[in-house]
Amino acid sequence: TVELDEVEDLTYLEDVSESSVLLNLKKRFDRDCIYTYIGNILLSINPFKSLIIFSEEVRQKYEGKEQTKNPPFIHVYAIADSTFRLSQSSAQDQCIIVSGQSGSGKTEAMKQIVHYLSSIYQDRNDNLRQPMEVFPILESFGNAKTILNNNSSRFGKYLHIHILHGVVVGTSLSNYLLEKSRVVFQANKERNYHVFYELLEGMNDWDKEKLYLQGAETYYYLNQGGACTLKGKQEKQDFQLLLKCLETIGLHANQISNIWAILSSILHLGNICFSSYEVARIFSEAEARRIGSLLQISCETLQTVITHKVTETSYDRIYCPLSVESAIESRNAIAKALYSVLFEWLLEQINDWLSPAEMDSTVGVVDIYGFEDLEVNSFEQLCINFANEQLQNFLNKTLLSQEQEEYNKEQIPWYPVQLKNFHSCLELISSRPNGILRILNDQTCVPQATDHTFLQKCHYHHATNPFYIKPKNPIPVFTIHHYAGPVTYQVHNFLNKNQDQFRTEIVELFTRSRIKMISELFQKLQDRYIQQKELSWKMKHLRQPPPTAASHFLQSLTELTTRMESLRCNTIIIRCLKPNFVKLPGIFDVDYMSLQLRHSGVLETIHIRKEGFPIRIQYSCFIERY
Ligand code: AOV
Ligand code: MG
Repeated sequence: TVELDEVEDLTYLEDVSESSVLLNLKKRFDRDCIYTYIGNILLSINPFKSLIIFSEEVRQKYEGKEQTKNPPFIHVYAIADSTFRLSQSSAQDQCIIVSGQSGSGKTEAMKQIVHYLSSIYQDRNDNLRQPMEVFPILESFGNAKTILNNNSSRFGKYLHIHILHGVVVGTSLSNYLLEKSRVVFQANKERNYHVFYELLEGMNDWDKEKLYLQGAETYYYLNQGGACTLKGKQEKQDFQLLLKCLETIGLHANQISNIWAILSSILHLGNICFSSYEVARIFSEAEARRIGSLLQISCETLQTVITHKVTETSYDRIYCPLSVESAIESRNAIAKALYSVLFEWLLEQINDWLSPAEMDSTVGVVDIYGFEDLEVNSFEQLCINFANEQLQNFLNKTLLSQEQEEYNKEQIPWYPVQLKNFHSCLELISSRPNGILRILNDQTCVPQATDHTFLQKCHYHHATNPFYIKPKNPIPVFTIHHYAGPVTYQVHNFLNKNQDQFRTEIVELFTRSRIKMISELFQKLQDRYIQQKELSWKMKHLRQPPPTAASHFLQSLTELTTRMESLRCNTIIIRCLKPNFVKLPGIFDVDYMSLQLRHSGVLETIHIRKEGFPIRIQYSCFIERY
């Protein structure tokens, strides 16, 4: 039901102002109506509580319904349904993009869409491999508590729902840049990936003993944020669910044990400490021995690799002892390598299980990490926020071009509203040769470069850029004016984090593991390196730099954008909003909401839709109705 002075579609508002929009949204939110339209864009406000509007019964009601018919059409299910039908009627792939800041409900919306489509449009005689079954795996391994969201996605994903003859036959998944640093470091009140805590709480004592495991607070990689427990999270149940899902996707018992062995080894690695002599020496051998036995690798070589840098000459290997600081880096690098290799492997397994052989159309759903401004922002936040900047830019362009196309089609003259220009901020970050990430890449390849020289170069090239702020005092930070506000980045460790190559001796150590799965994982990595090396050798005269985290990220973002661009006119937008900062139900923080409206350009969007003809009805519907 709609109250008299309230609209379900903001383009129907008589007077469009920030306050009228906010008031309208608030009234609806207070009645648990979390969805509102702007034309065909869906706004969704995170309720922070379970609503009865997500059930099998409700789902059935939306199947194949036209926009103008009952039930109340306004729901993420309605969007999912109309997108699905569009993919069938137009015979073109469609893409739903979910945007919004961290904790605004993007991932939940994506799950509802996938759940809806795979349960409504499945072939009931067939055993569809339900994509819902893989979400617990993705969340255990790819989500963590941050200060902005207790279940924050730390990787981006583009999920494709495959359709054959009007029936959902499977799914596939592309992923973007997992936040690796979280494995070894968490800021205050944040946690490592959920899976570690689930394992420690959910596994029985007998199995835990075999992995030499103890409570979460005893591990350096888990206790740094001082928040080992997460209120309301049922670790034991989540562990059982994870276990079930790993079995569902067809993993064997020994593969699952290997996963636990890798995770336990990461925890033991974190507890390796060093005595502070001039050069690093491992304090106690206990941890290294455990890792050696869990991963079936040589404990001595492991210790050497952690505390030494190996330089290869044409006939010999030279071992240089590392300082304590460098040894810690090297220990952390091994932990990150193990986790990211495991994560990639899991995604492969998931895709193998989910992907069908044949399809004739797809509906894609893009759910990346939301914009974030944390207490300490680093390389990861820069990448995350850059991705959001790019997405926002894409959405604006899409909106205008969709509108334009509509008017061209009907031969109606139209004068577009000017939208905020994102180009300059994107350029500041990624343009060649002096965008911040480009400078970072160059510096990562220069042996003498440091975080400091990187920062100096950024200041040098951008100090006068209006989107860039050089700090007043000589502190190691820079600030960028993003579309969603200014964010200050600490440059500490930028170069290190950008270095994406695992050291050869680390990779080699694990390829010699007597556990086949582990040696194969690293063998693959080694093969990839050799290929890259050959390629860059061939291209030497082009001075091809080695791949870095930023170059991978930029490349995968370009792929994502190209893919989205190709579907521009078949893009459906969902904008998620977070009603308050404290993650609680029932609070509509007007100031916080108005900032988000401003940043995401919601008001302009309403204007664009209103400028023209806000109501579009299919001819057939129109004739039937009038
Ligand atoms: P995000 O994906 O946008 O953040 P989530 O989808 O993880 O945000 O939502 C955050 C939390 O809000 C969830 O864990 C739920 O507790 C709650 N929530 C969101 N949507 C709903 C809903 N429709 N009904 C009930 N509760 C909801 V991030 O991944 O951090 O950008 O990187
Ligand atoms: Mg998310």
